[in-house]
Amino acid sequence: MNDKSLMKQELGSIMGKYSAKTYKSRKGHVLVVDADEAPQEIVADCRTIPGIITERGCCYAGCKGVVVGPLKDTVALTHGPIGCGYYSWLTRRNKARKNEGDNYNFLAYCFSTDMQESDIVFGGEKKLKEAISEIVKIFKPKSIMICSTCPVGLIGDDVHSVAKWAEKEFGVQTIAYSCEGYKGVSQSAGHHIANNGLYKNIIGTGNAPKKEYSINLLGEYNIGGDGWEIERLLKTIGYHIISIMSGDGSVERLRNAHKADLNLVQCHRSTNYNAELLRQKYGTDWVKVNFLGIRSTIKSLRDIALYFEDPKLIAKTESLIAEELAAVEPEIEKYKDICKGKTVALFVGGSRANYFQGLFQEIGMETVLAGFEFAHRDDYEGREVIPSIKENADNKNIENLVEQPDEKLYRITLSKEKFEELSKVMELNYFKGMIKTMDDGSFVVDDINHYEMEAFMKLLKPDLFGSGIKEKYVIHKMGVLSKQIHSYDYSGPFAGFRGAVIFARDVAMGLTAPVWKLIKPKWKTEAMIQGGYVQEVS
Ligand code: CFM
Repeated sequence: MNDKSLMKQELGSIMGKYSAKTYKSRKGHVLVVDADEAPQEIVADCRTIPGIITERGCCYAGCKGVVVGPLKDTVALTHGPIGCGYYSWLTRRNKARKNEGDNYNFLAYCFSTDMQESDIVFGGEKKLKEAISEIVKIFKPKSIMICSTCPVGLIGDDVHSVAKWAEKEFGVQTIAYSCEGYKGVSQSAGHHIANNGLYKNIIGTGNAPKKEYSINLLGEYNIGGDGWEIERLLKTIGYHIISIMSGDGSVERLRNAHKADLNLVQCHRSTNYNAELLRQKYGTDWVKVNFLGIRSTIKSLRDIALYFEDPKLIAKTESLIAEELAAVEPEIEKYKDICKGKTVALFVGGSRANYFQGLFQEIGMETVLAGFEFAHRDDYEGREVIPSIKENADNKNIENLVEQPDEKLYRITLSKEKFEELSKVMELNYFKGMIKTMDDGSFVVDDINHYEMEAFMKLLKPDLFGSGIKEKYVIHKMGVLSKQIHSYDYSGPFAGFRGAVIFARDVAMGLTAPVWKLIKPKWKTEAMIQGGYVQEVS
């Protein structure tokens, strides 16, 4: 654990390099965790300072790339230049298998209108209609989702009226998303837009018969196969998974999501919208789970069984935990010997810099810095701050749905007493955020930039930096192992018990790679060049 007063001084000198204006904008985004100052407040979900290279993605990435894109039985059509569709095509490694009984998995295709200059000048609606006609003819999908990129909004193509036209013309449900890249301040806006679209048009439209112990797994995207591993555990215990939103996801299954007895929320940032709407309309409770890390997996499985209060589920949960633990514990131990005592800095999207900390801890590694690209204050501080979050021009731009209880379908599952009792031991319709879980003296940084990243690397000298492709090679050039927490560096799954072993193996392998002996960053051996400003006198 780092000394918190010393870290506060160091933070002062890092931020002190900024101009007064930049300092004013950035100072609220960075803090040193100090339980004596709790509750600590952070500035988040606001615009990056122009000129600073942000690590964030765009609104289109959040809608198409993250939430809508992984749905395998719908055609996600990118209306825009080809690059947007191409770069959001499975680079995130959201795996999918075709549905039982279906003979297609549309994720294998990249659908785009491939807009050209002439479409930007004269309008792209004609091309969009042509693309939809072609899709219907060749692929015969049950639904189509049109995802808008920046130029679509700038030139004013009316994707929603094209969607209506397509439904009438072909009888295929077509949903348009106004998720132009520039909307909002990050991909988080795209999550919200995608949640709204799926909620209004898909969820609640199915009439599959209700099954016992039905759940939805929200905010799990099957990166590297995580979702499959979680599904294996839940099914073994005896739960019926109606839908997963949206890893290996299915629109046809999502239609019945309103029938669940309980929603599990893995990624709070990207799916808290639908979890809340389902609670408001149908009374379905949600519980915050985390299947990354052995202890968190055990806690999540026990919380779910406790919610259902069924002796059979509880017994099966315990026997599964015992079996899985017996298989993985000796494996983990051998990697732990390599990893223990090392430190890690994490900078990932809106959830994982939090959810991976327990997993690192289990292999003996301490998190000295954690931050998010686009999380909101509730992801850092807990949901209790939501009423005090001020709206700004950017988030006002996105529709905020609020539901009323459904007269026929709304039901309260737990008595007030039971709800209060369970709320003491689990995060029920609640998320406590990241800051409260971190040690004093560690740093929390929102929307980090390159200068800060370099400064913190020099200060903290972590043995591993966990982030994504944008940061990876900069960190490697500093002579430090960088591990992709977004796409898992072609590995995975990392979730559950078995996933934890794969993760420990990968980290141990990375730390012991001989290449680190060959790389020494200049700042380790040479004095840094100091710049100055000399006024010429003529
Ligand atoms: Fe949720 Fe995600 Fe994340 Fe996210 Fe993402 Fe991702 Fe992520 Mo990359 S949905 S917020 S927009 S957990 S793609 S699977 S790893 S930034 S921390």
